[in-house]
Amino acid sequence: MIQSFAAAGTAARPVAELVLAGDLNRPARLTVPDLRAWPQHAADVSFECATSGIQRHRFTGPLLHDVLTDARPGFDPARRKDRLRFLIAVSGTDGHHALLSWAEIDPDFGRAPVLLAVTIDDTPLESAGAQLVLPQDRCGGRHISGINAIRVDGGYPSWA
Ligand SMILES: Nc1nc2c(c(=O)[nH]1)N[C@H]1C(S)=C(S)[C@@H](COP(=O)(O)O)O[C@H]1N2
Ligand SMILES: [Mo]
Repeated sequence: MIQSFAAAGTAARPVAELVLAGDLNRPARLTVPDLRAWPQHAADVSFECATSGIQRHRFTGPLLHDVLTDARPGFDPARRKDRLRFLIAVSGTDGHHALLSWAEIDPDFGRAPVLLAVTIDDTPLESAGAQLVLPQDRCGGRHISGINAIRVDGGYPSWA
């Protein structure tokens, strides 16, 4: 995990950081405090886990779409079809990872209100790292905690 040490108060404590990389014009490294700069949304979600059963949590944080749009993905925003080849790969510090399609979270297509949560059940995620929240998912597998990297991948144009 990439960690920086924030000198908040007297005790410096580790702050998790995530890397936004890939086909982006403005790649970035973002801490949980950074993620509080975008409009915050809340989601009450329940999901099923094969091993621990039904889980219910309340999450708050920015929309993944807002954060990634500000990183300026390498497509022409005015051309809807240009976005359809983009993938979003999300990884946790433990190596768990999953893919979303750009279209899944795009307001012109799937419009899924996916969050990069900065709190879970009112507990801040400053040191644990942001968590992916997919209110549309029935199962918990993609609710990746401790996110350390999000990679946007435009693949190759179909005519290449
Ligand atoms: N980083 C990371 N996130 C993860 C997982 C994991 O193994 N690593 N497991 C997923 C699975 S399978 C489920 S069901 C939920 C578990 O959520 P819970 O901890 O609230 O039970 O987290 C998801 N997020
Ligand atoms: Mo699970």
